[in-house]
Amino acid sequence: MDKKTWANLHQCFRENSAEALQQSFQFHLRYTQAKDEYSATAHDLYNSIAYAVRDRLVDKWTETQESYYDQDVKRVYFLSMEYLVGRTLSNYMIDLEIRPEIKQALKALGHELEEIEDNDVEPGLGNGGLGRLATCFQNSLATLSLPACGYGIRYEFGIFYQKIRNGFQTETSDNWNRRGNPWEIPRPELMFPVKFFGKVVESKSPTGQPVYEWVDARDDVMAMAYDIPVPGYKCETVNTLRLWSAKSTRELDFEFFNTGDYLRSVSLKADTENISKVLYPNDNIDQGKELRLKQEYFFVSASLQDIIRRYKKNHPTFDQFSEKVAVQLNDTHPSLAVPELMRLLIDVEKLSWERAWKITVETFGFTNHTILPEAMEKWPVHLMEYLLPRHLQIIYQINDHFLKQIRADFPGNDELARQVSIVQETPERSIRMAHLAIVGSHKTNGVARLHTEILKNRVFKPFYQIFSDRFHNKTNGITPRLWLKTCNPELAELITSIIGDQWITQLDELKKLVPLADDAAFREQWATIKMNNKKNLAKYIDCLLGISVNVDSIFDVQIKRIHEYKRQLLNILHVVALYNRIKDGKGDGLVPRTVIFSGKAAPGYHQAKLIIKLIHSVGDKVNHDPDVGDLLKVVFIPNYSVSKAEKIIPSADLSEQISTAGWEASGTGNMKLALNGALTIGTLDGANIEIMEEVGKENIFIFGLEVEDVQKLDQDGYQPRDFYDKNQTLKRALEMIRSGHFSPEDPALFHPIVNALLSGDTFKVMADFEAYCQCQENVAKEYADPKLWFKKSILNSANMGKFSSDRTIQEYSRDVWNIQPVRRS
Ligand code: F68
Repeated sequence: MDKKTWANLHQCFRENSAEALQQSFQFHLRYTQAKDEYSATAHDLYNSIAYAVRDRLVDKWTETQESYYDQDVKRVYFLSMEYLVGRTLSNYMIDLEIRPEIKQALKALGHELEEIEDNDVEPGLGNGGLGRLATCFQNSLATLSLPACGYGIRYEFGIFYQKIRNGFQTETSDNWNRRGNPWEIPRPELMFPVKFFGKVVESKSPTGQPVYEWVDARDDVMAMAYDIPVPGYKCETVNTLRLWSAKSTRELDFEFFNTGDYLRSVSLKADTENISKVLYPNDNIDQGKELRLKQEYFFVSASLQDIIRRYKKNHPTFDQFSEKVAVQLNDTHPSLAVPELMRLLIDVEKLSWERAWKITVETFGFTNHTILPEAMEKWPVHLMEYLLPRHLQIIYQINDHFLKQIRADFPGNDELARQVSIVQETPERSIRMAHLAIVGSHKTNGVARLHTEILKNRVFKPFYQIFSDRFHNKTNGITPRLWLKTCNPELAELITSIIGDQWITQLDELKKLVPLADDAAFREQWATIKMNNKKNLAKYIDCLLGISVNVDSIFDVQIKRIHEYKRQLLNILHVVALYNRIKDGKGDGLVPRTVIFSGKAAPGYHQAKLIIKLIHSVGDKVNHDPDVGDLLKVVFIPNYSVSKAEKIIPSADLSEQISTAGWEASGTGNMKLALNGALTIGTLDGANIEIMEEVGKENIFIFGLEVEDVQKLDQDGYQPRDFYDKNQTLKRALEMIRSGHFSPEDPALFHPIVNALLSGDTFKVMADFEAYCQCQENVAKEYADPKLWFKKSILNSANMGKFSSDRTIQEYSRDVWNIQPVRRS
């Protein structure tokens, strides 16, 4: 290629000027989309700009991967069943810092960037916090120039789309990819076979050692890679998110095709491809379905084959494996990686058991995200035996070695051996995946300090006794690039205008705002931006739901999955109490509130779905009652997602983090809201505790039972009725719900909720109600004093430095993965 042609190409694909971006856009509209300006649809425009942005990543991406290879660096592989990446175009424009140029380029052609951006589809390849954390981590890894690769599943259908009909959640499918996805590169050359079923046969090696072979496996499926670039913010690094899609090994099954059974021949192909069809929509519930186990093995097997293939490119033996490879298990979902790596090293690479085990333990790290008993993965032995017989055998062997060691180290302590066994005997023989993950990893961590303490002292106590040096804490974090710079541009600009833009990669810099909390002019600017954001959200709510909200009211926000332990019920009971106060004519002096909810319930979780209906029913009554007017509104924003979070968070005044103490492992929404200047009302749970330490006790509203109180109530025989009898406000609210005041068309509709609260109340809603209402009074009082409120709001943002995912990733890199940033040679 001559110099001039190359220079032209270079400009078109690499330069970031408005002119070059415009050329690139026009090139893709014509030659990729095959459209002209007359025939181009909104989607063509979106794709053309997406390709123009993607072009700017390609060289950096290639060079990053080359530098990892050339420098033979240790890499971390992040194995996660879920990623919630959010809207892609806006993120990439921020990372590459080309938003203004693109806006200008499009404007010159008569297009508005914001309109084109509305075509961005959000791949919802996750349920909630765990999936979003995985994505924040990818962003931090790239921004810190750390050699990393994420592995996951390219679900054809992500998390369901939530529609609200008559106040009830209904689910429709999310075919996010139906119009193609310009951000992913299919890699048909990268396919790995994954097999299931069959049996194990034993033979002897020439030296007389037993050798096992997994034979007659069928249902072979191919895992095909799709790569998504993961750029770091303002840097040269572009890492990879590699998602696997299931492809049939054969186009059609000719055995059936040739006998004329065409339908059967295609349906067998479809069956195998079902593996990556749909994301299981449960968070914190283990459903134990065969297809789920197949998904877990499918992505683990493909990822490990890929990791070993890459390692072998420049390493003739496995001696250096754990010096070059770290693998992080994002919860137990990928923990079949432990027996799978053992199988690959022993059966395929012919290493001895001892060598393979040493490598395996040195390679893996394991993160636990929950202590909910119903979320603890257990797979029935019979299912594992039928689907993955060789893995079951390896798991048994791991367990035998482990228990032998325990019996040697703790002689006579049979109880300990029973407690830590990977195999559970009753009520059904099953494999405890968390035990497998702990035994097979050199490090196990919780996601906030309290959560880690609970793991050490309660949930995994016997393991902590055995492996005290394996347990450690890594408090979660969030990426400030998305959760401040992108989602709240006005506030981000104000901050930058005062303290410079270092905070974007060094969030501790926000501390420089602390003195400004006492500066009236700055508080004024801060308050104006909050008001602008509230007006925007109010407009959106009005358009979407026809509810007009008072922008001077407290925007009181609870956005997260709907779950009994997160206690949306406590919030809605407080709403009913406020409503009654207004109806009693005692609303004078009440500080107006808009209580905003958003979140999905797992489709099979009936109680959570009923909570959604209750929120709507209370909302209907309150929002249409002329006595209430502007004093109180209840809003439920449907189909919560990353982009909905980006819309809601900048406008929040109050962040509801009210889980029963001990149950929320960390929470990350709490960090996002506080970073955007919301004050938290919360229990001493998860990361709330650390948020309190950072912002100071006087700048957060803490209420309710602490972990020890909850435990004590349980030990002493908790009686929720005692609280009901003692508190008239609570009694009246519950009675209204029970009697059908909010559901006259079906008066008994909410009985399951009332019954759960009065008999059992696992999550101590009744016990915490009074303290919660009292605390909300304080919130209202302080909100009524703008000088005080905005001072606290500024101090919240200013003290969020600790909760950058950059800090979290640096800790993992140092304590678990032992990886270093890569500088280009
Ligand atoms: C998804 C599937 C299954 C089978 C179990 C759990 C989940 C899931 O989504 N869990 C989840 O999101 N957990 C949350 O992880 C966050 C990140 O660590 C924490 O901040 C939350 O406290 C925790 O609930």
